[in-house]
Order: sequence, then structure tokens, then C-alpha cells
Amino acid sequence: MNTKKLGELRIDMVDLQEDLKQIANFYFSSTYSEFICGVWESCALWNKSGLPNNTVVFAYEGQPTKTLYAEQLPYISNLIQNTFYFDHLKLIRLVRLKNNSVIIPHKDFLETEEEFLRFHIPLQTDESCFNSEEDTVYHMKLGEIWHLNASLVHSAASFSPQERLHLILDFEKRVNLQQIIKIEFNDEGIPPENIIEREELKANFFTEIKVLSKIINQFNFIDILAILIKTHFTKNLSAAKVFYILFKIAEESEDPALIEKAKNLYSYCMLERDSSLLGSE
Ligand code: YCP
Ligand code: CO
Repeated sequence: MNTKKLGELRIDMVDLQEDLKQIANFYFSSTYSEFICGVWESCALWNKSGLPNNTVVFAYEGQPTKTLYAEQLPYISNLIQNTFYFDHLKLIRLVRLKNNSVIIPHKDFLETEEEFLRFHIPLQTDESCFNSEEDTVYHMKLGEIWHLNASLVHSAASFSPQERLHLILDFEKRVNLQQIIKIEFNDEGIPPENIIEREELKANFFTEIKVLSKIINQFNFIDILAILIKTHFTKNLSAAKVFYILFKIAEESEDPALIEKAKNLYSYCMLERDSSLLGSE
């Protein structure tokens, strides 16, 4: 099932603001920071252990437990309960992406025993926050409900002075949407009004970008990567091509450590991850 906007929730901004004030005091964990240039953090509202700092995605039998944080968010908890059936629920996280931060293009569920059905609801965002899937860049507006196919290459970026805050809900994969979503929903894919137009690449783009090989080193590797990811959000460059260019730049630098780093990052984000990296909960 492809990424699509399912609908939008009516958000009471005054009530939401009360919950956002609570969230400002929450402890967010840095799980999955290896996928980020900048800062992306998460805390759990519902998970297996009921402990808010267990934010790892993994398959388990049975129902999740409410964490203390869910108790402290009456408005958001209500919103969730009115929108989703909990029978096949596994994990609900609050995730925040700080200003000038980008997520390295990746596929999720490479390390998990099972894949999940994933939903996003933005709780704090603006037009300077972007998501992408393969060759499409789009914006999820506040209160919209999205199904994300996280098995495809995807990425995100925030250039907003406010932290971008999303709810992410993961359900068992082997059920259909009617068993998860309580409200009426559309199947309109990524609507044109959510899609961000990007500039075409110049004919010699791939040759000229290799000039970055003159400055790349172990200290700025992550910065060069961030520049390439940001380029994906403004120019017609696919998420996967970011790795292709990074690899070409590393190759041209003739530094074996950088070539290895680029190769390993590609493999980790796009091909395979060891399940021992899952941590324990
Ligand atoms: C996830 N995708 O939420 C991952 C980790 C980046 C986005 C962090 O499963
Ligand atoms: Co992801």
C-alpha cells in the first residue's frame, strides 16, 4: 500500500496547546540518531513496556501499554482514541525534528521481524517542513492523517524555527485499514496540493557536484551529506541518488575511509541492518 493522505482531523488549537505545554517537559530519547543530520528524538505514548523512553520499533505478541506520558496528554489521547481502533496497535510515538535537521534517506523495518502499518499525524508543523518518498517531496499539514509506506525510501527535513512534532503510530501489517481507522477516509494518494515542486537539475549537475570531493573529510562528511539531502528537497534529485552522489564524491576524494563510510551508510540505510541493533525492551 502506497503513501497516502487519509483525511484530516479537526484540531482544537487551544486544547492542543495545553498538551504541547506538557510535551515541552517530556524526556525525548535519541534512538535512531544514526539516521539523522541534526536532531530527531522520540518518546512513547503506547508501547510494549509502558515506559516512555522505550522507542524502538519491534515485533511482539499482544497489546501495548499506555505510558505515563499518554496520561498527561488528555487532548491528544482523545484524538487518537477517536481515530484508531487499538486491537492491532503496537507502538505510538511522539517524534520531534529540530530546525535545520534532515533524516538520511532510508527504508524502515530492515531489522525488524515484521513490517508495520505506519501512520503520521503532524501536531506542530509549517510549510518549511518536508517529507519525501523516492522522487516525491511533499508536506503533511497539521492534523492530517497519513499512511506512510516506510518500506520505500523516504526522508524528511525541517527548516522551521519551531520543532516539527509528529505522532507516529505503528500497527500490525496483516490487517486492513478498516480494522485500524475508525473514521471515514479517502484514498487519494499524495494530493497535488501537498506536493512540493522542485527545480530541474542542470545537465552537468552530477559532474559539477563532485567538486565537493576537494573539501570532504571525516569532520565534514555529515555536513556534506546534509547538503546533499537538502538538495533532494529543493531539486529534482531522488532520495536514493543522494547516496550515489555521496559515493562519487568519496571516490573522487581517494580517501579509502570515506569510501568505506559512504558504502556502509548506504548499506545500513537501504539494504540490511542487524537485528541485534534493536536493543531490548
Ligand atoms: C523510524 N525512521 O521511525 C525510523 C527512525 C528515522 C525515521 C528514525 O522507524
Ligand atoms: Co523512517
